[in-house]
Amino acid sequence: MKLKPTDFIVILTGAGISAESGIRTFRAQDGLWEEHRIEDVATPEGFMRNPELVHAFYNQRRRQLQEASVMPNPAHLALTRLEQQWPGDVLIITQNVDNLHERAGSQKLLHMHGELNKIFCQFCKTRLIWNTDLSTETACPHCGNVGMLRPDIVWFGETPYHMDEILRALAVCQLFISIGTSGLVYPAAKFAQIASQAYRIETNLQETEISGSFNKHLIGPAGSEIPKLIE
Ligand code: BJW
Repeated sequence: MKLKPTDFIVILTGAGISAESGIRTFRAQDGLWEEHRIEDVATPEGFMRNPELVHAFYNQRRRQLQEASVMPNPAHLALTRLEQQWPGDVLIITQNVDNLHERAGSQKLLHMHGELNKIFCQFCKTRLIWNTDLSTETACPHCGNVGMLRPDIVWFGETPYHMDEILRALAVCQLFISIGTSGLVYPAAKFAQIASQAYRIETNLQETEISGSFNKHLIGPAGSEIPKLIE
């Protein structure tokens, strides 16, 4: 692979990039879905059935994100250096709802599955930064309605955010790097195929369902593989 300094680099990140920061992935043996049924906590239907359970799930994850030990790791930091030093454009598309890319200093970043530190009022459609616990009793600070707030998270069956911008970037980039995602959730699982004109690198601890869509594989923890790749 020979890159020109003007080349456009698109990076897709998944839960694996934050694993070394102490945030659990979804589908590992000790992953989040081992303790929670996806249908209960990550679908609009689950939220309608039992909003308090869903709020409790996201309150706990919001609190975890604030723990002092949870910090950006060398993979997040290497991507920030890449963005600062690469003469062409660099875009990070993250499936993660944590804030470790922004805490590492990334600027061009799209959260396609929402953000833990944001909530959304289903009545007045206002989006708000939120760092404390949320419940069905919480009134919307904007319109005052009670019971209308929800986590600003894209659940199964909902449309991921920024799709127009993402599809445009995938269609024209020269290098596509996927880091720490199982390739089991769509539409992100199709991004490597969409970026078929680009050189495509996958980094993961193991081969994935979508490994066949990549030109090169870096097998190992993102915290070591990504700094090596970037330097
Ligand atoms: C390491 C590592 C280390 C570990 N270093 N690596 C049938 C066929 C096709 C599609 C569908 C279908 N039925 C339904 C669908 C669509 C559905 C879907 O994909 N379902 C599948 C289960 C089949 N998708 C949707 O509904 C999406 N919406 C949609 O498609 O709308 C239509 C539309 C599309 C396009 C344009 C317009 C409209 C929405 C999906 C929303 C996903 N939401 C979640 C939950 C968020 C809430 C929360 O966080 O609680 O997002 S699901 C969960 O999975 C989360 C993640 O972002 C996402 C991906 O997970 P990820 O990141 O890959 O994590 P893991 O745990 O799976 O993998 C971690 C990987 O890291 C592993 O491979 C490890 O090996 C590796 N790793 N340590 C490097 N140190």
